Amino acid sequence: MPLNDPVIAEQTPAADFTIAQKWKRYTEDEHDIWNTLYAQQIDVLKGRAVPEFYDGLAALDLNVGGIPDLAKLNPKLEALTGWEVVMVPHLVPDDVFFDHLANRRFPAGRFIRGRDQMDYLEEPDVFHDIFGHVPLLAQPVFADYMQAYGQGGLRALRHDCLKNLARLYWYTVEFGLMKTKDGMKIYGAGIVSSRIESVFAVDDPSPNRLHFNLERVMHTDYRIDDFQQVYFAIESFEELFDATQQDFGPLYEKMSQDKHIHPIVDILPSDKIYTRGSQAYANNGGRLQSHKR
Ligand code: HBI
Ligand code: FE
Repeated sequence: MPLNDPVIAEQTPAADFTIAQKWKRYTEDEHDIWNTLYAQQIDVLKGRAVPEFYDGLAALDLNVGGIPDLAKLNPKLEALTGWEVVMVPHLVPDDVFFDHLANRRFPAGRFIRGRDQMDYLEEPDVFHDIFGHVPLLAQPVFADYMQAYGQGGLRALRHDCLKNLARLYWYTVEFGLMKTKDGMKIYGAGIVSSRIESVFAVDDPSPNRLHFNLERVMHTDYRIDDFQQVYFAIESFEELFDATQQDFGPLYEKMSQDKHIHPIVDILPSDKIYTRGSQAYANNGGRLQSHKR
């Protein structure tokens, strides 16, 4: 829980964990951190993100400067896809998170990272959540996918299969790539909001880049503390939405019997390969170890 945000500390969250944004209470310094991160990401992404991402930034006026005011952002987002952004104090329990998504509400952290955490932080802040996630919520097919994910999440909790569904979220919403006619592009929020991973994910020879497959993804482990060793690429948001329009019940049945998890770096005979990675980055110890040196 970010203790340095007094506007969070003074509030008692509602039953659904939401709090008021109190936009006027953001300091000049906090807006300045947003602007620094924003300018940096626009520069580093330079055509590396899917066109829908840039369309969303423009349609929602996220480019006007400063931490967005939900009172201004939400009417625009609601008019486009019926989604709304709500503020939460920190990570919320899985069932609460899924219930928000199932009702087309995206929970975003209110706080913004400090200048000492510009490149890495453990909990999602307002920059990751709004810059990273919200532009694509203006895209109708992706917006429907996120709602379906929330509905599926509530069902997965009942089947005790949350781990499998969390992998789907990880490899699509957070770290998804799209193979377009102009090459490999980023749509995952975890990449789009990260200065170094936005280059690594599309340009580095280390990671595997494989075509997205629902069951494959739900059987593949992931790492939360360093760059991904495998990315999965879709060819369109329609492909992603259609793949998840089936009843996951039988899949969960199968998975509860078959506990086999693919090691992150394996390439299977059934995989469609875009890039066979060298894994040089991971084999050299990755970011965390090199930091310790
Ligand atoms: N809470 N605020 C917040 N943001 C998230 O991304 C989030 C969460 N709670 C649970 C959760 N994510 C996970 O269940 C999903 O990543 C699957
Ligand atoms: Fe996220």
